[in-house]
Amino acid sequence: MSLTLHQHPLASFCWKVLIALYDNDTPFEARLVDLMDPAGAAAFKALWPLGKMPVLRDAARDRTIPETSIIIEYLQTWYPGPTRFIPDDPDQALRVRLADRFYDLHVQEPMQKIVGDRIRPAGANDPHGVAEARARLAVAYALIEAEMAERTWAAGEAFSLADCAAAPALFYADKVAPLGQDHPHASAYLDRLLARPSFGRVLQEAQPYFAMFPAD
Ligand SMILES: N[C@@H](CCC(=O)N[C@@H](CS)C(=O)NCC(=O)O)C(=O)O
Repeated sequence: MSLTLHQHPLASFCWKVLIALYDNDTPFEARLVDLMDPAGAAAFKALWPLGKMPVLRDAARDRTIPETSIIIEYLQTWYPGPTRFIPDDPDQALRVRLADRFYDLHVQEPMQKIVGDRIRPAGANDPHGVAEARARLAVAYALIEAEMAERTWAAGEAFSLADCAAAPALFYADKVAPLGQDHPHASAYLDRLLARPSFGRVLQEAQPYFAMFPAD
C-alpha cells in the first residue's frame, strides 16, 4: 500500500485527514503514533521534527507530507475521488481555504487550549489563557451561527476541506463549551457532520480511546 498515515485515533487534527481519506475510500495504512513512548516519539520526530500529527507518507512518490490542509490538498491532487475537497472555481476555493483556516485557528486552537489546560501538572494551570480561549470560542460560535443559517456546509453547498476541519473542531469544542440552544444553526451543522458516514467511521474507531479524554 502506497499511503501511510501516522496518527492517533483520538487526535482531532488526525480526524481531519481521516475524514478526507474515508470520504473518498482512499486506501491507506493507519500507523499509531504514541508520543508517550520515547521510542515511538523519536521515530515520529525522525519523520517530522516538529512532532505534530498527522503525517502522511507516500512511498510510491517518496513524499512525506505534514500539515492537515496540505495533506488533504495532496490527496486531492494525487489520489482524487468523488469528493472534491477544494473546488476548481478560484473564488470558491478561497472561501473553502478561509473556512479551513477559521476552524483550525479560531475553533481548534482555543478548544485545544481549554483541553490542554486540564492535563497540565498541578499548579501549572493557566486560568487567564483559558478564559481568553473561551472568549475567542464565543466569538467564533457567533460567526458560525450566522453563517450556518444560510449554508449546508462550512463554505457553501458542497462538502469540502473546510468541513474536514470543522468536524473535529466543533465536536470537541462542543464538549468543552456546549453550543447549546443559543446556537441552533451551528448545532444543526454539527449534527450534519455527525451524520456524514466518513465522520461516523472516525468516531466509531475513536470510541475505545474516549476514556483518555480529560473530562472537566
Ligand atoms: N497545524 C497542524 C496541527 C497538528 C496538531 O496540533 N496535532 C496535534 C494532535 S491533534 C499534535 O500532534 N499534538 C502533539 C503535540 O503537540 O505534542 C496540522 O494541521 O497538521
